Amino acid sequence: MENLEEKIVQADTLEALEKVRVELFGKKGVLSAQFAKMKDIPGPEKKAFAEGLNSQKSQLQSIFDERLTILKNAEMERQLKAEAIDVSLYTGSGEKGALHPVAQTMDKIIDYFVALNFSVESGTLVEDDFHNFEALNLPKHHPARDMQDTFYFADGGLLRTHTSPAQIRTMLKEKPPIRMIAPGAVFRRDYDLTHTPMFHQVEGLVVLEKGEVSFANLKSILTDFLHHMFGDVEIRFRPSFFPFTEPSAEVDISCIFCKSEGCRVCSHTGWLEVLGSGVVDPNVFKAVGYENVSGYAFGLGVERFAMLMHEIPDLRSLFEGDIRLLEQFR
Ligand code: 2U9
Repeated sequence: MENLEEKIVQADTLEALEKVRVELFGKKGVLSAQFAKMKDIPGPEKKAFAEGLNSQKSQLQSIFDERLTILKNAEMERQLKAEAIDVSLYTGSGEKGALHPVAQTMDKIIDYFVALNFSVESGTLVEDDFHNFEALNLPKHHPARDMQDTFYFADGGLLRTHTSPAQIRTMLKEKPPIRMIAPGAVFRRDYDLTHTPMFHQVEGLVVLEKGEVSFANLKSILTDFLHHMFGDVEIRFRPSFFPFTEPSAEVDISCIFCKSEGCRVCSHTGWLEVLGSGVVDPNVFKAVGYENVSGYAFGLGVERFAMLMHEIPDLRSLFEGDIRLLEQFR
């Protein structure tokens, strides 16, 4: 018995312990041989013999289990040490990550306006009817409020459909002069070649005392901005309509793909639409309690800018995270 315990305790690897297990507890092992002797033990002594053997067996079993645990733990320690990874080690491969092309484009847009002393406001993604619609001269029953276009929550809250509620919130908490941009994600129930349910906008707003700001200011700043983004392009302003601006204009640049010759991207017009803009509608100022002010505003889609600047044909590839696309923007 002493000798058997010794064997267990002296096994110093899991393999050695397995050998001992077979030797002691196996079918042809020491204990089986002992139990086989039962048949030769005279009747009256059988019981005491069996009890003795069983207690011996369970004692050995518990010593064995204890040893097994110790060796398994030691093996795990060894493995953990051997397979440890030092994440701080320099690999020497020189591979670096990079910002997503949409983030790079957003940064280039923001840089332009920050240099002109515009503040940057993010607003919130979950909005309410007043800040997203009502205050922007989009009254009840306006088609833009349709369930078809807007993600609504059960409690009447919604995912903002444009970043404009950030301008409304800024005007409600601050007084003019205001020079701000609102960059960020917006949400619309739309999904096809040129629309995704989430995309990014940058909108801008300037509000000064009445008479201190004009459509000419809007034209000159947006012209300079588009040269900053697209380089040497022609720019034209086209009359348009938005509920929150009057008068309104859409802004086009000469097609950068065909140099205005006419191609599929510009639908053979020679022009690409890149901005919406206008003089802020008086109803918007009324909604936030502003009097004797004037202002201009503009808005753009960041994914569209990124696609035009980098000649990316399919909007959806900006949302797939495919490394073969992303590594071209390092
Ligand atoms: C306030 C007042 C006016 C923001 C504006 C546009 C025109 C516009 C589109 C461009 C492409 C949206 O991402 S897009 O689909 N935007 O055409 N946005 S004027 O006007 C405002 C905003 C806030 C308080």
